[in-house]
Amino acid sequence: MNGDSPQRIPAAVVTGFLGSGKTTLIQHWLSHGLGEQRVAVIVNDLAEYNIDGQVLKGMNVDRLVKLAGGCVCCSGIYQLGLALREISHAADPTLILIETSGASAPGAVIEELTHLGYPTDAVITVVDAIQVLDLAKIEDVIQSQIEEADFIVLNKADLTTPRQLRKIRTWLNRLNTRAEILETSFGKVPADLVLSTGISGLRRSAPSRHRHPDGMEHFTWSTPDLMDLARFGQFLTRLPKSIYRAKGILRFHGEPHPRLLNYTCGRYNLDPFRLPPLLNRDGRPGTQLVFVGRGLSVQQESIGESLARCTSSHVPQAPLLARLFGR
Ligand SMILES: Nc1nc2c(ncn2[C@@H]2O[C@H](COP(=O)(O)OP(=O)(O)O)[C@@H](O)[C@H]2O)c(=O)[nH]1
Ligand SMILES: [Mg+2]
Repeated sequence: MNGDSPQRIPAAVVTGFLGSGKTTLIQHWLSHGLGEQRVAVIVNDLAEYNIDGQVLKGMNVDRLVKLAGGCVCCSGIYQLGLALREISHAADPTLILIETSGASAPGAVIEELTHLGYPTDAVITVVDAIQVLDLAKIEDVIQSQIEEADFIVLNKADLTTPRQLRKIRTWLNRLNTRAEILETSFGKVPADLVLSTGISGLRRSAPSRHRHPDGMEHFTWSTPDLMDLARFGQFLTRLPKSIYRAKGILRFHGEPHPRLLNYTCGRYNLDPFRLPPLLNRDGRPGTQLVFVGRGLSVQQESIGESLARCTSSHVPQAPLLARLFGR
């Protein structure tokens, strides 16, 4: 690479609301190969702990840059420019994948890419088939994400019915007449269907509106202590609906490996996580969690207290023991 010119490296933007399946889609592409492409990935996360960056780190990526602690379409737009420049110089990729935070409107990202001389390869919007119709009534950013799409990945088809999928398709077609809709589960969309297709040539010159949601908040919680799996499972089932997303890497009492938490609107997985865990400030592996949703500033304290009760060093009081063990 010479100077600051990006030599027109195409960048594909993977957008979609919190928990819709963006990282899962990118994981699918990375693990099923992107041909001869040298791929760099930029992952944006609202919170300071970039869990997605951790998840993708072990995969076949030439360069991975994590943009943590802000939304890429607002405070993070300057960092995006720096990341693109760093990647272009250090890895000389042939394709850059950008996973925006779930609260981002992609318009500002597309504008910035154009401004910096990176052609937008495609905007791929991932839609959660079980949540999207309900969430779109309260979260305007979902509409922006759909309107900007060149391709819509209608994900989580396994969790819903053909009738519901038809209903969502009709709604999607109304918002975006041009994007192809690809129905799938676990992001199993072949990369060559959506990447390097030349579709960006059909895009309008200016992206439409930029609607970043006001009032979306996040907080992080960590502990060097081991967690108790049963208590933590109960904690998750009691999270308020206004928490859309939680993720993190946890260490549980009696388990040799950490687990990866993925919580989206009441559903969760706690899968074993084989990569080395994140280190806490004291340099020891521990548990680090991120919560994203609305009204979190008022709930943060009580959630923190509930989490503290999930550490294995916490001695449950008699009523809790009775609830947990039915005594
Ligand atoms: N049942 C089901 N779960 C999915 C599907 N796609 C993703 N998930 C799960 O949804 C959660 C959020 O996925 P992730 O890719 O991290 O979402 P992101 O926040 O958009 O990056 C994870 O627990 C995934 O395993 C799917 O098609 N079906
Ligand atoms: Mg993600």
